[in-house]
Amino acid sequence: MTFYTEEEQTEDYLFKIVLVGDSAVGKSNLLARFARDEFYPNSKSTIGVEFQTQKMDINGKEVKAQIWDTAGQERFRAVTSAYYTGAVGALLVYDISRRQMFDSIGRWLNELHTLSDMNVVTILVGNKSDLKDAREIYTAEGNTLAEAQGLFFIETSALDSSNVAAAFQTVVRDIYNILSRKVIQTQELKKQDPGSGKTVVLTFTGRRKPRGR
Ligand SMILES: Nc1nc2c(ncn2[C@@H]2O[C@H](COP(=O)(O)OP(=O)(O)OP(=O)(O)O)[C@@H](O)[C@H]2O)c(=O)[nH]1
Ligand SMILES: [Mg+2]
Repeated sequence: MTFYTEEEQTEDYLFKIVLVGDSAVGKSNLLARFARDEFYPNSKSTIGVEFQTQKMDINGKEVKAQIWDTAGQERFRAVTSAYYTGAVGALLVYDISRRQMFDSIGRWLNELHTLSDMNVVTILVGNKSDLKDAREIYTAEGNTLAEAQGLFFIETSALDSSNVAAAFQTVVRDIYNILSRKVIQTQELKKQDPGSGKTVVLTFTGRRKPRGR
């Protein structure tokens, strides 16, 4: 729970975002592409947990995304509940050329819902869109799953960079928008009760975006 006083509203926002999905879907490379514009053709499985903080400009405000990455494989994973604690956003990643990884999405979604705030802003990410000839999951199928689960959806390629920044920005912008609405609501409340000293403008835990808003 975070409180900001009115004087502190100009301070940076820091959002914890987690990368989730099977081993080898490209989580670490999505992060490497987004944070450092790098790509590793022969990257090894992540061991334990890593995170990178990336500054982003959202509506002219500086927002920091602290992006967490761990192994898809159980035996290499960091303590799972700690990984999800405090997360307000998630990228749920599969590989468009591997049916098996798409089939795991339900399990990852379950884990996300069990171990993090139910309202974490989540985007379903079909990575490796450059592998056109090897595609096993059509865009429409990803889209349908995302709609059924109330998630954002995007296809990316860490290899050719397409949509990588957009995937992270979609999540961060939505979190920011929810936060802004909460600030406005709290300020409106404050206006109704002007005698109560210093203003507390927000408590924020994140909220999943209903479709069509
Ligand atoms: N063609 C293609 N290959 C990719 C893409 N993203 C990642 N890869 C490759 O897929 C393999 C696995 O990528 P990683 O980023 O290590 O996968 P990961 O999800 O972090 O795997 P774990 O750490 O084991 O959970 C590597 O050989 C990458 O080079 C992509 O967009 N296109
Ligand atoms: Mg990795």
